[in-house]
Amino acid sequence: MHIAESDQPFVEALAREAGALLMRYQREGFEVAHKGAIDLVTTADRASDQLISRALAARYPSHLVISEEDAAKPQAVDGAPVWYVDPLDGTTGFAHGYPAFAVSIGLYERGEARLGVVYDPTRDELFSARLGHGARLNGQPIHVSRTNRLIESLLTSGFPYDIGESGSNLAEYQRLTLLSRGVRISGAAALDLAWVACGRVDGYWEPEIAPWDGAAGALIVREAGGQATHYDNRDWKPSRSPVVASNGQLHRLLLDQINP
Ligand code: LIP
Repeated sequence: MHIAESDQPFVEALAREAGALLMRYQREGFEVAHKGAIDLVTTADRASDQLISRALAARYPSHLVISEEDAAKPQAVDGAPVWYVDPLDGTTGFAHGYPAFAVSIGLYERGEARLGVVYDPTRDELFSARLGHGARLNGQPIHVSRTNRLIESLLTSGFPYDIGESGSNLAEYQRLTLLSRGVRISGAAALDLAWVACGRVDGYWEPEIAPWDGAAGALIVREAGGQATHYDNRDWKPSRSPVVASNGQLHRLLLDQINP
């Protein structure tokens, strides 16, 4: 089954509904539990997960839904299209009231990205892309930046939750901070990717993201004219793996600094 034009508005509306739910939790309060030493999960993550997973399972009963909080616990179906859902990307920021979090929903068929939607409810910004049809922000076409010099670029990055043990990314962060106009940390990979796509930042890298963190954003970046790859420059596919995304012009320069 190929994704149809009518599926895109359905998924966009679902992401908006989940985003509205997250904002309600922000206003009215939520509970926080620990998944790891600093890896949190809130009642808002779980409620958003249930909303999205149930809606997808009802409309696409033969598809597989892989979600960060795993509400639906689906049976794997060989060769079935796969939805990757992050019901609340940027949970740490959300738990602190820091306004950088998003809902991310991506669809893959036979390993290829078909549809990606990232919704940022604090800014009411909906990023959306369908394979071969370009990327949009609130319905308007978007494009990556044209910056081709690192020293003129604004970058984003992120750190794994176990950074205390691995120290991972500190050297790259230092190098690229000195070579660019600065490196921001949003704490939400889906937003980092969406912001590369709309040219707000010129590049983004992170040593490990989860499949649901990048599934939608990687397609949005590519459909906006940019690149999203692993550190070895192969196209990024949903997996627990490193990611580097850029406007294309800076891609090689970023890879060279990340893999010196
Ligand atoms: C988070 C990412 C963030 C990254 C964290 C984590 P969560 O996702 O989006 O950018 O640095 O390691 O994966 O846990 O908030 O959905």
